[in-house]
Amino acid sequence: KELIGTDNVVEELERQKIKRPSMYRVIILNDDYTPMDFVVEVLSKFFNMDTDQATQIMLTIHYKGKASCGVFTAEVAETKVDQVCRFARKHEHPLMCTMEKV
Ligand code: TYC
Repeated sequence: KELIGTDNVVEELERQKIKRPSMYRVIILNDDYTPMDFVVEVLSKFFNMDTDQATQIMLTIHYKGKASCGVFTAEVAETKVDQVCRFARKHEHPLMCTMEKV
């Protein structure tokens, strides 16, 4: 019987081109105009945070300039950035959201 050692597994994953997906941090940035309540709403709505968590992240952004809202695959991160930007623009707030490779 074939012994499956770590080297063989690694080789087989490579042969099958099985890779972990690249991961991206979604970042929200501070600005002087977006209301705090609106940022808490965004964090609750799009990042499934409860009010306490959302308030904590909002305050981190407010005092430190930015914070991570979570780490996602490229497609999910792109969707979150798009949702936040559209929602902010719809409500005429300058809130900025971006992503960066982890
Ligand atoms: N700095 C904003 C204010 O004082 C609040 C704010 C927090 C804005 C987080 C954006 O991502 C942000 N109203």
